[in-house]
Amino acid sequence: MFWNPSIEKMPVQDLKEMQDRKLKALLHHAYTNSSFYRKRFKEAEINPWDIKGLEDLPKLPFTQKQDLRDSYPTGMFAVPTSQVVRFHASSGTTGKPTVVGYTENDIRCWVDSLCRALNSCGVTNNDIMQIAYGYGLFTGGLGFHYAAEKLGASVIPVSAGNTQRQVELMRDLKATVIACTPSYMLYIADFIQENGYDFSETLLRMGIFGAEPWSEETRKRIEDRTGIDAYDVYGTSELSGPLFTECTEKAGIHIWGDYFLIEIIDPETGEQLGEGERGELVVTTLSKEALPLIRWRTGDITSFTEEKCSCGRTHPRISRIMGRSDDMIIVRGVNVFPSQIEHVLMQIPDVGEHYMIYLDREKELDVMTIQIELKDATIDRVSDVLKLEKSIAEKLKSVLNVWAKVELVNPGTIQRFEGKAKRVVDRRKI
Ligand code: DLL
Repeated sequence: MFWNPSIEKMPVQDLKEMQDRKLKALLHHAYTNSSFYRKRFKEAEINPWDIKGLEDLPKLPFTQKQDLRDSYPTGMFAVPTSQVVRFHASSGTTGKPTVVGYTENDIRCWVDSLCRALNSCGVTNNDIMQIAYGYGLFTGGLGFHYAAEKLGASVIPVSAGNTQRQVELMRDLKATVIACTPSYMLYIADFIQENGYDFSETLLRMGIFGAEPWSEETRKRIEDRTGIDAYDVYGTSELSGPLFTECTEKAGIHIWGDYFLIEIIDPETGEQLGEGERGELVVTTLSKEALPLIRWRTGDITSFTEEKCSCGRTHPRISRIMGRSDDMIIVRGVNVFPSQIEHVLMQIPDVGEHYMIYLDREKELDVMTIQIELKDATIDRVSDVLKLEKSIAEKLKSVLNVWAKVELVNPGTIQRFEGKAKRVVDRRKI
């Protein structure tokens, strides 16, 4: 099924010509309207008018999350706030979130991308779609919401959490499609099993899972346990939100080349890599007005192919995300940087310098445990330790937006590192 067949199946040569044209327009827009880009280009001694087309892309400097943080909240924007119709945000490194903004046209392009994607994996206007991604500042809920409505599907905007209600709504409103994180789907499956419900009481036929790393094995487990067809959805808040999915061939994630220009680079050297080579995904946005991104380093490791898909779509595809090039971890769908945790801990006088972050899956849900050494062993009353653990957990929650179990331990008990400290131990099987 195609949402916009003439675009989705356009000849590769035409697509490249379109990208070429849109790239030049983007550079002019960014240079003229964003003080951030003007400064960046001047520093790199690049005149956007000298960029002749796609072949000159490697001459342009990269942008990355740090740039968004440094220009918090809207310093990278290329339109006045009066043209911004919506903001979203995701976690930053030290408390301040990274803020993204959209013009009316940006929202239209985002919705269009996701409509194409949803249609490509078989969602139609006859579907009833339960959206169990979080609504609010996170892009998952509202992103899916607008696209599903545009597609003509019936939306159940339940947001994440409250599993009992999810299951009852799914059954009573006869949801056919669910959109949530893969770990939450597994949690729902456990809940159904443990509480005497049965998937056969529902009409659920497919799920669209992403926002966190998962694997082919997890896809198989979800499909086996629930009897539904599971699809991968990728996107980031900076690029807009959820944007790209697999089609029914399940042979990679289709990127919409008329909206986004992709490269894969070696994360160490910044050199462009070829088809099939594994590296960091870099994206240049070809239509975004409010927050145009030029050679944006996503931090996500994948590979790409330009081979036409057997579904007939000609746009490039990327493989399942294989990891991160930085230390970002995703806990219950929330992006967490270890530096955020350190920032909170080091402001607490009773806390020492050493801590460890353990990640586990308990009943299919992520659990983050932070073991922290006390500065000295002067706190020995159990009630005082418990009080301090509770207050640290609350401080962390307010910054990270996700709960962590805090365990205070005696000075000298946490492992010391001679080289680079490896404070994150990820024991989750994804
Ligand atoms: O997670 C947008 C989204 C919402 C995607 C709903 C899919 C579904 P952020 O919060 O900015 O945006 O986090 C983006 O999440 O750089 C990846 O590291 C990770 N991620 C997103 N989708 C996948 C996926 C949303 N399918 C970051 N597989 C990205 C692996 C994913 N990682």
